Amino acid sequence: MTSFARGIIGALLLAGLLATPVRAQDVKAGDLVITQAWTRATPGGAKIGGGYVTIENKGAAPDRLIGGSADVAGKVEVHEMAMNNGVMTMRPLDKGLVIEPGKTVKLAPGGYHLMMFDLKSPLKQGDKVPVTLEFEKAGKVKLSLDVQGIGAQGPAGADNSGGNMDMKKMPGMKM
Ligand SMILES: [Cu+2]
Repeated sequence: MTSFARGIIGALLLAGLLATPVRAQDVKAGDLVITQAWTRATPGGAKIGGGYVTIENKGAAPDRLIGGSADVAGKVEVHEMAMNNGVMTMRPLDKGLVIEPGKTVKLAPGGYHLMMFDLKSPLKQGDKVPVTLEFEKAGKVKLSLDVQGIGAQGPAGADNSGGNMDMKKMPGMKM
């Protein structure tokens, strides 16, 4: 074989490798597939941060996101946002967030979210924040949140046109 042929074969092999979709952020755990894990950069001094993931249940039974943990945070809770007497409030989901079989649940700004309390350091855009989610059936699942800009409404590359609710701009929001 000539070195030219070897070069061609090498290039083809490399192209094949590069063409394989690299979706490192897709995490499988039992029947669950977790994608689009992201968070927002926090302004200096902020002690809380949100966390967002998309969870698909490919199984035949419901599962439940019951909590989580992160080295960067003192505590992680699963929250929902809701209108309460005209005021947007959020509260922890005591019984967790149910992921019905065959359904996809998206945590996003203005809706369900992970709440990270007592941040030990600011979240910086471009960083990856390792977190562990805890599911009733799938158990503990490690993944990392891609840190987007401070005002980001979605993960990088996603259609961010919907859901323009910004927690920080909501007057009277109670923790
Ligand atoms: Cu919250």
